Amino acid sequence: MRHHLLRKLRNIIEEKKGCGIVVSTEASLFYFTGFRGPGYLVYRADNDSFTLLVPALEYLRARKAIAEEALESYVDVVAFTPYGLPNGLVLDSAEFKLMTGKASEIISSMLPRGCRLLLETDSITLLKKLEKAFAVEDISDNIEDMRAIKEPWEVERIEAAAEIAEAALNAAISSLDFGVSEAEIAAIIEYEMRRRGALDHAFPTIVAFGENTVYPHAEPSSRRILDYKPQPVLIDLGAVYKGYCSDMTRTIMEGADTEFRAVAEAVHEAVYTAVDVIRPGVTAHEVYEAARRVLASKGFDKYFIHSLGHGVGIEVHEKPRISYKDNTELQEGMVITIEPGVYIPGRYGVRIEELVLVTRSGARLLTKFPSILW
Ligand SMILES: [Mn+2]
Repeated sequence: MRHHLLRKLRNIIEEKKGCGIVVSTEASLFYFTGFRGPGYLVYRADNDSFTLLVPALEYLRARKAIAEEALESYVDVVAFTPYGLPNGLVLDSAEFKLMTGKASEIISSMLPRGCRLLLETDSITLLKKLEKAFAVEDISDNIEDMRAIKEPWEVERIEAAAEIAEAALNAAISSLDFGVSEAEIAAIIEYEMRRRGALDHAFPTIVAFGENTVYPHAEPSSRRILDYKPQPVLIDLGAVYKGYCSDMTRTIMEGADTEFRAVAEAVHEAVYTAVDVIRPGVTAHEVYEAARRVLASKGFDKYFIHSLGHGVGIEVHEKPRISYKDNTELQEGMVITIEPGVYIPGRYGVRIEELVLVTRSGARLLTKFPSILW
């Protein structure tokens, strides 16, 4: 499943003429190896080999992940410790390879000094250290671009994560009784997601009642109680399933008045107008513009204060950005959110967020939950 991703990674070296590659963000490490945790994937061009360098305490878990992905013949797992360990520790078998030193020192010892090293990292410390030993070139963009186009098995995991989140949302909506707090609803969602096989939430669940809905990233409070109806309830949730995230938002208002309906229906129309525009070759800006135009026609665009969406995968925010003036062309296999929102200060906010797969001829919704809940 993943060995051809490793091959693609190795191909970057032919393009850029480097002596080695280091991948160090947890998300990309997981992408290439299936191991979720801290470590460094090191490719050496001289002997065409991959080494997964992990802290000693992660060694067995990393070995297990590599075995589960059937990558043993492609990736050698090596443990390291920066501070030394007593002799005679039993970790596994005779195969246990322990290196002592900081990761940057070990990496430096694996590759010829001064050569061109292709690096993916979010650590300035690692970058600075490696720059002392190598001519470093940042390949974060190349890897982000690779990750933006999902393989079918990645889409399946995202879709499964979305299904789990939807089941949790269903439970949350049935619990919207008088006296319940925002925090309790968030807790129900996170409990239900884990109970259904999610490893975690993709981000802290947002539950906002009433006026709290005007904050796009409202924090659920145990003191904000559902004490009257009708009032809007905004829920933004995502699950992580087998390492992949989902992301969706619904705004609910039982017994909504006509004013709220006008706002909610504009947001609803904006979402699906944008989804209809999606197909390979269309730019992120054009999709953004389609949603904005709908809101503008009703006078609500001045309350649409964020971008329209983002890529979703191993991380909940990935490439591409679906924003104003972004000329990224959508490609088949991208998974993105479409999430216009209208936030009227002092009143309330409405956001609807769908998760969408860009297909060869258009778009397929990965979220299935009803979107009209007022
Ligand atoms: Mn989102």
